[in-house]
Amino acid sequence: MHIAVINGPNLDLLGVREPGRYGTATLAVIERRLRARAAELGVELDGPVQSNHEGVLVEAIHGLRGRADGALVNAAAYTHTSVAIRDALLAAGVPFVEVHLSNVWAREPFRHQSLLADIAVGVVAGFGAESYVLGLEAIVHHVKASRRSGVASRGKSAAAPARRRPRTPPRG
Ligand code: CA2
Repeated sequence: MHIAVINGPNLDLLGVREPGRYGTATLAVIERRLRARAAELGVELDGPVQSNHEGVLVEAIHGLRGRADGALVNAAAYTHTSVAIRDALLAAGVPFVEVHLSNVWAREPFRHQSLLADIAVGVVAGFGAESYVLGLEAIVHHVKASRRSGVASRGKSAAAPARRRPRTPPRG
């Protein structure tokens, strides 16, 4: 199973500025934690990608189709503004968990809106770097459950559920 990680603008500053708000872990530290947990779960971690540019993120998301089974997406400020990232995620068709370090609902009202949350499998927010690990556990759980129920992954649209053999009507 391949799980991709996408990080949006300014997240390259993590651990360097504003540690009071976003914690002291850098993206490299978060990546190490994710890799350790991915190894325990027996899944591959792809990326992580970080960009401050919307178009670069859109292209990275396009690249998930057919490659990733799931994704963790912290689109940072673009979460609240980017129709382009929403459309790219829809086009990629890869199930994803929206992740935030901070509890966005405990912050300014403009952060309460997400253009991604309603197309995500779910949202993890407010646990600092741990949000990513929780998000990884959640997306792996989701992909495994989808496979058990016969739903396709790797950016393909959902397959028709396996057809059951018709029950033989009781005799008499
Ligand atoms: O809590 C999150 O993970 C956010 O996605 C972080 C974004 C913010 O715009 C979202 O509303 C919530 C901001 C990322 C900026 O990261 C910085 C890190 C250090 C110093 C300055 C910014």
